[in-house]
Amino acid sequence: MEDAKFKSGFATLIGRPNVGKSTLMNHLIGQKIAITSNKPQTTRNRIQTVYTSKKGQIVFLDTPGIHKAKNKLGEYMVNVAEQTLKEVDVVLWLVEPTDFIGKGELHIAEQLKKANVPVILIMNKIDMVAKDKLPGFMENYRKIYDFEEIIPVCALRGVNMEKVISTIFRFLPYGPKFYDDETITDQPQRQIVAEMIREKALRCLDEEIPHGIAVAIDRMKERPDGSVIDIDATIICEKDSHKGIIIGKGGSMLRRIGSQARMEIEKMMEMKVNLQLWVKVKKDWRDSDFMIKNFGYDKKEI
Ligand SMILES: Nc1nc2c(ncn2[C@@H]2O[C@H](COP(=O)(O)OP(=O)(O)OP(=O)(O)O)[C@@H](O)[C@H]2O)c(=O)[nH]1
Ligand SMILES: [Mg+2]
Repeated sequence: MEDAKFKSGFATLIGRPNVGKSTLMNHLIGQKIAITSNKPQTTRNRIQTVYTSKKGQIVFLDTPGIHKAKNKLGEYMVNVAEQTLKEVDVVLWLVEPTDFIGKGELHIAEQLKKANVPVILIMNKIDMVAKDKLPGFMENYRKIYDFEEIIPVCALRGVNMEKVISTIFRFLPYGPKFYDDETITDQPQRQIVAEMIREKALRCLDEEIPHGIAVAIDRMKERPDGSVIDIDATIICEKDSHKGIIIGKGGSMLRRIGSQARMEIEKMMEMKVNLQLWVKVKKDWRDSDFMIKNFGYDKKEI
């Protein structure tokens, strides 16, 4: 019998790029699903994950950072983030602990006012500042929006996670589970594998190049005896010079990306992986509707 006190609903994480949305979501559900990096605009799609406890079920939506788009891929990403505001029970708006509230934050506040949904402000990365500064920072934010609650956290080390969960539950309606207890994400395994490869490329490469990268899985097949999964994947980049850097001297960079990705994929799949990586140039793919759709960023799915 369903528990009459069981709650269920949707919570979205929004904020500017690099504030720690994906890190926080991974920590809340206790598993790494969304990739993270110190480069802005890491997340490109809406990533849904599920947290289930006795009290209820929270479906989290991690979104791309809201920024000033410079190409069609960027427009798509911002669209994904802003659209989710309309479909959820509560919004977690992540910000950095600082006194500075810029145009980016004011734009987000405007979007939230239009959406008319309860908003919890999450001040992340509190490990980066002196504790006595926090009350002032939080007070500043109160001036620009009527938050239901402001919670300081450190997503990286998991500080204050219980408080985040219990506050979200306050805003969820009573209702049945959307997913069974075992479900953690709606992301197909192929997609997670592609994302893990993109994460390693993001982390290994310097600025500029990572933004122009996409990863396509060409083949993913378990051998009949179940001993190994063979995966062929292509890293797509925008320039010949980038291709050279991604491959590296004598193939050293591609090997590094490949071996880091392989280890992580093996951990997730709990089996041996044979990963082969290729690199291809597709000029200006981020401004081609056809290609951004082809690489998994489909406007119809927003
Ligand atoms: N010091 C510190 N760093 C953090 C914390 N949370 C996240 N980070 C780091 O901040 C960087 C960005 O984290 P992400 O989770 O990828 O940020 P995001 O908001 O999802 O970024 P986009 O997907 O680009 O919008 C990573 O290098 C994280 O390790 C924290 O609490 N403290
Ligand atoms: Mg992210």
